[in-house]
This record gives sequence, structure tokens and C-alpha cells, in this order.
Amino acid sequence: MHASAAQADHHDVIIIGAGFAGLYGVHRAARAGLNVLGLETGVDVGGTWFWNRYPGARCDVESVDYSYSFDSELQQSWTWTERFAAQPEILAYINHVAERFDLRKHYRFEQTVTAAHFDDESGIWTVGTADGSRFRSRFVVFATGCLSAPIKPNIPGVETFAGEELFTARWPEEGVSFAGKRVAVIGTGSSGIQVSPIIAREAEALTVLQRSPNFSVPIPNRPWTMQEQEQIRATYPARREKSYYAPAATPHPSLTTKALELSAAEREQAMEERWNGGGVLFNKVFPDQNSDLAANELVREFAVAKIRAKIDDQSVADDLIPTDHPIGTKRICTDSGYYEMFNRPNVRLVNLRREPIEEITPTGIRTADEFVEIDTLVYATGFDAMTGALLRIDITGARGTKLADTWADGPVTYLGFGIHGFPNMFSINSVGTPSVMANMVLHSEQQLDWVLALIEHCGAQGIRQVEARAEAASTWTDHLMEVAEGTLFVRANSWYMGANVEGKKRVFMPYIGGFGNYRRFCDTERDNGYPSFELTR
Ligand code: N01
Repeated sequence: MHASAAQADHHDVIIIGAGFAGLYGVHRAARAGLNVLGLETGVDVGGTWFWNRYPGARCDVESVDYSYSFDSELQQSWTWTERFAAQPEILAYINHVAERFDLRKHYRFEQTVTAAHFDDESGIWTVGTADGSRFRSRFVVFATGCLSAPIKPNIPGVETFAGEELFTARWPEEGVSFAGKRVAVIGTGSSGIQVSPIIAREAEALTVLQRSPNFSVPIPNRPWTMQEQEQIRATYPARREKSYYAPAATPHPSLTTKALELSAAEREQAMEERWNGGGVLFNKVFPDQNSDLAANELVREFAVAKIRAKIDDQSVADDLIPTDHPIGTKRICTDSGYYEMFNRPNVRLVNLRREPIEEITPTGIRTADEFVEIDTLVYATGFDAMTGALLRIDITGARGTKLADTWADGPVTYLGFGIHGFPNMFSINSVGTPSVMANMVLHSEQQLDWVLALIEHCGAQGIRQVEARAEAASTWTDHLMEVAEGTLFVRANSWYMGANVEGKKRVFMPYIGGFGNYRRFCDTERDNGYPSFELTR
């Protein structure tokens, strides 16, 4: 390589991803005076909210919380129109942030990272992308997302379908018309549950193919009033202070009294209030609902009654109500008219547990009992969560260590950031962090602040290499599992457990001990001078 090209190609830090995390990381690194390069697969910024632009996509965390807190002028100047923002508004916000802080200039878009290799001698990472480009840096940060590696199911005949094929996680920017179409949706997680009611309004016929039912709570969305907007602006700093060390990085705590310590009337009232607050709040009515089966059962019964009341045909309700997991141990979905949709004459539920899909043909889907002829097939079939985005990249660390081998028996990280054998590499919102159980925007800020502080520390102290210690990573991973085993979460075949991916090791991947507690661990590690990392001068 040409000397000047090699020079131009070298950076202090490469950050992969232009979602909430990557963008903030690039901003934070540039602000610290580092030569930072951002790499992103998409043609523009947005991450999750760039790709998942299916109709009905909406966040289940309140807009005023699901937004950056790092800049008070940004916080004060942006107006969220709705209580729960829809995808276009969130993407508009991310674009606004990119423009306001001039972040695009640090990025190369349409660069899918396929490999990252560490050179033991120089201590430098070389990051390769699908078009053959190579970029070098001392530090590499993977802000590649927890739910960003979509799965296309391996159904016989899946490649033969001749009609229109859509993925909620790769929805076309120009939108789709369903008018006069016979549509099938495979998948009834958060994405399938959000998109289906919108399709149902327009399509001639909609068939929802459900393998596992999920619990869903209606989203109590509405526009913010002017008065509320003013009030939020006036109290924003306090709202954030409440969130920074809160269990889910939002200002809404769980109630403090255990379910069975309340009277039946008090319980009912608490559940009613939280049901009316949406799925995220309903998942934390009582402090023990995710750890005590009896408490969980009370919450489950309440939800079942609510769901049954929405559905005309109780045999359809029987199919729509989960019986295979305690409520909340799979992510509770958030919908706008999902259950009511099954009362429409043009919508039908197919229970794949009774009649599994046998094949996809050019014109439709054959199950054990019938052939469903369709024009459009929508896959809402989920993601290889948390580890998928990293493991789809050929990551080779020190001493030729492959990440795929290191994690063959399950992912091991120290606080999510550090992986033994992978110096100067950080994973963000990774396995071992609360991430998917918390408000991702504040979580991302915490993650990047922590990593950039460590990178700055290395610069200031002349440290050339930083690597998580093996014993610290294994202790953290044991702690992670121990906390999870004290809850009901380990009883569900969820994507949290890696159960939706064939052959994936079953371990509970997020840290379930709460964002505040996690943050305290991170603070302590930083304040003590990073004792769980080997720092080489
Ligand atoms: O994915 P999922 P998602 N044949 O994995 C089914 C976040 N999110 O994209 O459970 C038939 O939940 C699969 O069935 P089963 C949120 O954290 C948030 O919906 O494996 N079906 C399941 O029903 C969420 O939890 C928001 O039996 C097949 C579905 O596909 C996470 O993203 C909105 C199949 C996948 O559901 C993931 O949600 C959207 C097959 N071969 C997403 N393979 C909000 O903020 C898979 N399925 C509101």
C-alpha cells in the first residue's frame, strides 16, 4: 500500500454502526479530539430505526426518555409530538442529531464490516469491509446492535416464493401497498404484532402464521399536550437524574410492595394502572413478578382476562394466549389493535403448533392441513440477538484467537465491553449488559462514555494495549447467570436465551440485575483504575 494511503487509512478509533450507540460514540470520540472513523452498512444513519421501517413500528419507551441526554440544548430544542414515537419520528430525530453535530463527515456508509483482525506486533486492528476496503486503528468499537442480525427461516422451499417478499427488519424505504393483496405474516413477536394490524386494514386477506403466541399490551399512545411538553422541558434534568441509575434507565420505578402482600383490590388497581401504562410498565407492576411464580401468575391471569375480552371467538383467543412461559419472561409486546384485528372478517390465525408449515411454494404456504395462496409474504421472524451481529464478522484477536471459537461454549464478557483475547476491542450493548432490558439510548450513552473514558485514560497514561482479564470475564459471566437463575426468565425459550436460533448455546445473555447496579459496577471499575483489564504500556 502507498505510504500516504496507509497514513490516511489509520485512525485512533473505528466505531462500527451508526445507530444511537455508534453515533454518540463518534460524537464523543471526536469531542475528545480522537481521529475517529465510523463504518456503517446502511446508506445513512439510524441503525435499528433505519432498517425497521415497517408500518406500525413504534418504540415502547416514552419518546422523551428514549432520546439523548448528553446535550441539554439538544434536549430542550427537540419536540417529540407523541408519547410513544413512531419510527419516522425517531429516524428524523437521529438525522437531526447527525446534522446538528455534523457527524456524517466521520462516517463511511455502505461499508459492511466483514472482518477485524488484530496484529500482535503493532497492536493495531485492521477492519475489512465487503467491498474490499481496509481501515486501521488502535481501538475498535462494535456498536453493531443487539437486534440487527435478522433471521430468514430455513423452511423448505423458502427461496421459491415468486410473489412479493418483505422483511420487517429490512422494510423498503418507498413503502408497500397491500391493497387488494392476499398477505401472510410469519412471526408473532413485537414486529409481527405491530405490523399485522396495519396490513389488515388494507389487505384483501391476511393470514397470521403463529408458532408461539406472545403477550401484548396496548400502547397508550397520544400526542403530548403543549402543557406536558413545557413541563417535561422544565423538569428534564431531574427526569434524567432519576433515570441514570434506575433499573431500566427510565424514570418509572417498579412498585415496592410484593404482589401477595397487597389486598386483592390493591393488586387489581396496581395492575390496571400499569396495564394502562403500556407493556414496559406492565412488566414491572410488582417487584417480585419476574421472580416469584405465584406473583407472576396473578399478573398473567389479569392479562389473559384483558386479552380474552378483546376477542370475539374464544377458540381464537385460546390460540393467542401463551401457556408456555411466565408472563414477561419473553419481551411483552406493544400493539395497536392486535387482538381486535382477529375479529375482522379478512384476518385469520393459523396455529403452526397444530399445523406446522411444510413448505413454501411459488404461490403460497403449505401447512400440514391446508394451502394458503398469497401475493405477499412478510417475514417478522426475529434476530440472532446480541451475539449475531458480532459473530457474523470474522473477528480475530490477539494470538490468532477467533471470537467464534472463544464463544463456542457461550459468550463471555467482562461488563459486556471487554472480551479476553481481544485487546483494544470493545463491544457495546453486548452480552453481559442490561441493554435490551433498559432504555437503549441512555444505556448507549453510558456504554460509550465508559469506553471513551478508558481510551482517553490509555492516551493519557501511555497505555498501548488494554485487554479484559480472563478471570474477570468469567466471574462477571457467572454473576450474570446467577442473577438470571434467581428469576423466571430462564424458564422461557426466548431470544434472551438464544433459544430462537438453532444450535445457539442457551444462556441468558443480558444482565438482569438492573441498569443502576450495572452502572455502579462500571463506575467502580473505572474509579479503581481498571483493575479487571490488563493495561500494557
Ligand atoms: O422478533 P421475535 P421480533 N416459522 O424473535 C417466529 C424488539 N422490538 O422482531 O417464538 C414460524 O420476538 C417466532 O416464533 P417462535 C423487542 O425487544 C421492539 O418480533 O420462535 N415462525 C416469533 O413469533 C423484541 O422482543 C419493538 O416460535 C417463526 C417471531 O418469528 C425484539 O425486537 C418492536 C419461524 C419472531 O419474533 C424482537 O422482535 C419490534 C419459523 N421458521 C421489535 N422462525 C418495540 O419497541 C421464527 N418465527 C415495540
